[in-house]
Amino acid sequence: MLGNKHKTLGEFIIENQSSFQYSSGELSRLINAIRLAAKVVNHEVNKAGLIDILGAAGDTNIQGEDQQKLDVLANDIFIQTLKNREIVCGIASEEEDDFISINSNDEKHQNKYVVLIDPLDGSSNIDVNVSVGTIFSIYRRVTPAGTPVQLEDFLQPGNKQVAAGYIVYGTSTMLVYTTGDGVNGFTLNPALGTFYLSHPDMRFPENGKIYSVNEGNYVHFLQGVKDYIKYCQEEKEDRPYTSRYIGSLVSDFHRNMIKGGIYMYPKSSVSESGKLRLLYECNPMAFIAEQANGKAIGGRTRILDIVPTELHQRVPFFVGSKNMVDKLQEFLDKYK
Ligand code: AHM
Ligand code: MG
Repeated sequence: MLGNKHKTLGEFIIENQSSFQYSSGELSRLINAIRLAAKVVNHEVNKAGLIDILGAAGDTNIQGEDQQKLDVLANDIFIQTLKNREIVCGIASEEEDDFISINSNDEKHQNKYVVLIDPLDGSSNIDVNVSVGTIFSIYRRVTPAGTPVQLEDFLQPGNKQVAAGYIVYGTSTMLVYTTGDGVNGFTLNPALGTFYLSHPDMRFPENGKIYSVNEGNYVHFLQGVKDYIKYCQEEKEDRPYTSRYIGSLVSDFHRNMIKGGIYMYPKSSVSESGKLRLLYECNPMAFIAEQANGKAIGGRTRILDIVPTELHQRVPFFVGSKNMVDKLQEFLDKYK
């Protein structure tokens, strides 16, 4: 069992604080707040199976409070935790139409970070007891501290991220994050409520043998993607590869990072930009991937170089082991 011989996330954050550029402890406090919110959300996710007993969304629970859907609840937990601690000047969430400003028009509040978050990704998996996740991304604001946050503070390309991470609520709960100096994974010991460093310096193997894509959409994919899928299935050299698709980006990504693989959500003839959101899903995962020796593209472009134009923008997304992404790129390039 993960216990006291392992480093805790709290210890790790303190030890690494001095390595951040412009370190003032603000980013450490922010990651600490996310750690706390993650534990609360984990508790809620774990009891999701009891919903019939505890009451479904729309019902009133024993305390007379209205039950919320889990993705709405996760959203509230993260936003409240960050608001209460007054450590960010703004939050944008996949669950909210617009960004939220936090006391940013008060010059006493000199907080410089904004957080973008997908509070509960893959939430359709909740009903069937399959892993879901939280994805977060942190930027330094570009407008002056002490003035109201603006849309431009959120619409920054992914290469400006200061930190990014995810929490996977799986067979065990893990928090994985980067501050631009490699990727580290922490596993929650639920008995103690403590995250321990279980996966130091995580790295995608350069080659992989797993491809993850919703093949039900095959007929709608562009020819380059179809050809690559056929390549994965061909009986040659180390192929055919294995197909694994959970339908929870965080879980599919997490498995591929550990075992070697590629995750794809391409655009198709029915959804011109694919499905995934650049700011809440693709950028943070791309930052983690690159920090872990992997690669992330949105077709011909590096994900992290895309300049966002709107908060809820969608982009095609391909991420994983470097050589697999490069191979896919070759197929895409044939149909330029
Ligand atoms: P969500 O933000 O509505 O949960 O959608 C994102 C999820 C990803 O986690 C997952 O990889 C993908 O949608 C699955 O989509 P599909 O069911 O179209 O394959
Ligand atoms: Mg999502």
